[in-house]
Amino acid sequence: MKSILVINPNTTESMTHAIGLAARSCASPDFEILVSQPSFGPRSIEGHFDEVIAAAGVAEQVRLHAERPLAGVVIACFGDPGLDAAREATDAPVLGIAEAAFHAASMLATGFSVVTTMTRTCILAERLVQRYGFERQCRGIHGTDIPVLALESDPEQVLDVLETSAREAMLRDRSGAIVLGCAGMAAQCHALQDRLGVPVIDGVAVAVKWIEALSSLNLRTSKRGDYADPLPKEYLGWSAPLGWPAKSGF
Ligand code: 2AL
Repeated sequence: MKSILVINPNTTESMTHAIGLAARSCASPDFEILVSQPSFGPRSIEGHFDEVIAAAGVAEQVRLHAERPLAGVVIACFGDPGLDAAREATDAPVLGIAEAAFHAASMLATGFSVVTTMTRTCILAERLVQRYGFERQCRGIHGTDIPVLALESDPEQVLDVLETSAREAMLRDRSGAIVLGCAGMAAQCHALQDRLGVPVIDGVAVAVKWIEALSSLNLRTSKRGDYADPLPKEYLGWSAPLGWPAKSGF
């Protein structure tokens, strides 16, 4: 049995559990889903400061699982916090859910819209669109002003808000697909797709399936160049256990 590690970068156990359910519901029987969350950090990720701390939490979790053979790692937060660091820390393929969702959406429609949580988080997604080169396909990023942790509280009301926001987004953006801008929206994906009649992409599911595909093709992260293992050195303070020990010689 091959293992996929799905990291929820925030520290809300119920959300980690829900992300695990979403991942397991689409995983093939040959793959087990391990879920984890950082031992520290914000309960939800809704801004730049949250994201920096959460990225360190992702690095912690990848480091803690370093000895375990993994088919791949999924970073289940729409800001893809710590993605490049995680790729240094393991040779297993690592996918962020925003990156995975943008790729999938661009294969299903010429233009897509992102519907996300707080309007202030739109800038995080906007920068990822630029970083990954999807400026031409991503026609708009729309905040619903639903706080991340409120996504769990009233699923029917959340679904209604997502539907309204997605319909407005598609009209305004002239787009043909919706990308869900938070891992906490995974449970709404199928119901929203049924209501809208267009592809609705949950990055958690897409990332799991791409990890399965990469694993089946025996493709791993390149260790040539900047994704090589971090250089050995001492880390101080709370991060001391995360440092990379020196191997003998140079
Ligand atoms: C997220 C997400 O996926 N998890 C979290 O805590 N915040 N994204 C977002 N746009 O709010």
